[in-house]
Amino acid sequence: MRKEENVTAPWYANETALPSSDGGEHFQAITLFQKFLYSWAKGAIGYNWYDLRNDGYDATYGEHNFGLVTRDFYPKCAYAAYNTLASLYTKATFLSQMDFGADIDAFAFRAANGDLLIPAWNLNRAQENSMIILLGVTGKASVIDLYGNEAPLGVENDAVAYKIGRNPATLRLQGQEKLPANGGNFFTVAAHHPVMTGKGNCKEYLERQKDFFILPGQDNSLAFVFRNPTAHDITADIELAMPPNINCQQLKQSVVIPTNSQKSMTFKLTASKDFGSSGISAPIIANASFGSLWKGELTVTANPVVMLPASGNHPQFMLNDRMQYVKLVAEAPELQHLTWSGPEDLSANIWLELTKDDFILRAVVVDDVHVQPYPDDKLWQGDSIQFALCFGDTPYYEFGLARNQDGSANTAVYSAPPNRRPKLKLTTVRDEATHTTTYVCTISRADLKLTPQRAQDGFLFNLIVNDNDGDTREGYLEIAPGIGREKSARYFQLIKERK
Ligand SMILES: [Ca+2]
Ligand SMILES: [Ca+2]
Repeated sequence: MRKEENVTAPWYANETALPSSDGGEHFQAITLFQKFLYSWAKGAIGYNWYDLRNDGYDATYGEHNFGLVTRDFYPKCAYAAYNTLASLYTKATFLSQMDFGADIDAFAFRAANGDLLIPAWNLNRAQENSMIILLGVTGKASVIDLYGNEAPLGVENDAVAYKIGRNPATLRLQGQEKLPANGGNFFTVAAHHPVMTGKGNCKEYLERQKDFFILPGQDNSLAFVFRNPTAHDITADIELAMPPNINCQQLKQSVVIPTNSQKSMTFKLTASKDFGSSGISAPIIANASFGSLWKGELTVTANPVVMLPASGNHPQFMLNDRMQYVKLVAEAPELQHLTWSGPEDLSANIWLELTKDDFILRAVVVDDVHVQPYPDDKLWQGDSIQFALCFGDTPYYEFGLARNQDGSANTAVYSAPPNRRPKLKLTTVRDEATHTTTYVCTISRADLKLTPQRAQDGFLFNLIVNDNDGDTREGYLEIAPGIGREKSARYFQLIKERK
């Protein structure tokens, strides 16, 4: 950005932080560690954290929670992270950025005492951990977590195996002159048999096909790959820990991986009919070891497939959790009343139905104050629903649904594949006694070009519910990212029609 704009003035990140009311103390500590080292590595001349001490005692009020210590001077998690930064990195020298993959930030620093420090973290929500092997390690290795706890790492035949996760940590190499070489990922999830099979020109739709999906009531398989870039044979083991509603006959496997080669292990999984009936994904944990170099776990997200017609009356998606909420107003004292206060402020249940001729969406939204004075293309600024359907085309469909102040219905088509303009039939009901707004939207399958084949191959769906209680669009609840901020079908939910 500086290059593009021809900015030569030095960069000083001088009031930046996150309150612990926004995601908790641990998340605040992660943010401090990441922002500080990232700014340093990217050339900032200074970095100020706002602020040292909490301004008050209200745990839900952002302005009271920016401190490294509480109002009464107790250390918060971020204070421990600050101590880790100060102990390890004071008077260190930045050496270079390291490349461990697209979603990983990793940097090399030379500490004041001569140790080589490699802080790293993974930013990819879909791939929780990356297992990296470093070659040419001549020194003593250890890993230091966010809070300064140090654990030794085994060095064998000049190699170190190391997990880079969502929690940042520092790899410390003592007595290491040269930067070690990156031996790549040694333990990954293998490409899956596709559950979603349609062709298309939408990149994210095609990428989504590579994710791991579980078909309810059917056999599924999950495979892992071990790569051994070292000069010696290595024995690898896996034992799976399964979430409820998924079974695996053989939980344990073991394999010998010869030098400079790779081997895979495949597990057969059976999912119950109820798996994913509410669109919620579940973690499968692979407890694994890679010779004596590494022992740890890899989490694989089992993405549900929403099968239609549904077997019961349960909603396909439920929006009622803080984790699903995206806040749009800044953290400032005068805007505190615009923070989501719970399901009575905003929540929703969503049902989907495919008939022979129509796609039908029914949403029952609980919202304390209904506000919708906006015209067609701006209806997203008031209480409204935005939802997207991707059948593999670019651009995919995005629609808006609203109930106006006078009770009439309003719809918008924000995007659609070329030469398509489907008609939306919308009915709405507002019940002021229960603060409930019901939307029923019907679109003809012929209009959408949703053929039986495409519905059986699988298509992608996502939805957000916007909230405006009188002042502004405060925020929204989302099923998955990709509508409210950046537009992307990458994490939309998979829907399939039964044959
Ligand atoms: Ca509300
Ligand atoms: Ca509202």
